[in-house]
Parts: sequence; C-alpha cells; structure tokens
Amino acid sequence: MSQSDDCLFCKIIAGQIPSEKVYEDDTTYAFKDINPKAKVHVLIVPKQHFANVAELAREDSAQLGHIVEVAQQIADREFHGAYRLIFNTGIDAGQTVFHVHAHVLTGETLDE
Ligand code: DGP
Repeated sequence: MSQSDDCLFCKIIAGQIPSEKVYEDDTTYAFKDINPKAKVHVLIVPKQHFANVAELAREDSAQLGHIVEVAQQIADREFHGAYRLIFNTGIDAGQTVFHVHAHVLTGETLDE
C-alpha cells in the first residue's frame, strides 16, 4: 500500500494519529471530521495515497466508485440515504489535506 511519510491522513489510516472510525475495509477508511459541518460529517479515504480526486479517477476509478458506495451506506444508516458528497480539489477550493477525501454530510436536512 503506497503511503506518504508527511501525510496526515496516511498517519490516521496507519493508526499513528487517533481518529473516530466509522467504516473500514481492505482499501478504504472512514472517520469523523474533527471540525463537523453537519450533524454527521465523515471523511472517506482510500488507504492508498492519491493527492486528489482527479488523480484517483485517473489511476483507480473502481476505488472512486467504492467511496461513493461507502458514502451511500453511511447515509442509509444515518439519514434515509440522503447526503452531500464533496471533494475539495486544490488550495483555492479549500483543500487543506492532500490525500483525497470525500466529505460526507448527512444526519440532518442540509441548507441548499
Ligand atoms: P479539506 O479542507 O477538504 O482538505 O478537508 C480536510 C478536513 O480534514 C477538514 O474538514 C478537517 C479535517 N481534519 C483535519 N485534521 C484532522 C484530524 O487530525 N483528524 C480528523 N478527524 N479530521 C481532520
């Protein structure tokens, strides 16, 4: 599994930094965002390091599809299948951690 030494989310996946796990399988890890923007705010990450969603789509589109499936499972459990899925991509779009992550916002009715 490729990892980046300086990557915060690689360290979370490896258990070197604590997190509140929501889901895990062989390829994918999901945990609660430290600064929630909704009643339920989960980050879903591939265990393999990709910088952003464009790189993930190019190099492993099946993993990208799997992230959407995991988001759906979380929302099915938390809020009758309703959720918002966000991939901030690039500094000017608000990306601060350069290990691709899907923000899943759910658990309540969201503002438009
Ligand atoms: P983004 O701005 O799209 O790169 O989102 C990064 C998210 O990561 C942001 O919503 C806050 C969250 N985050 C940053 N550091 C930590 C951490 O140490 N633990 C957890 N659980 N979340 C973190």
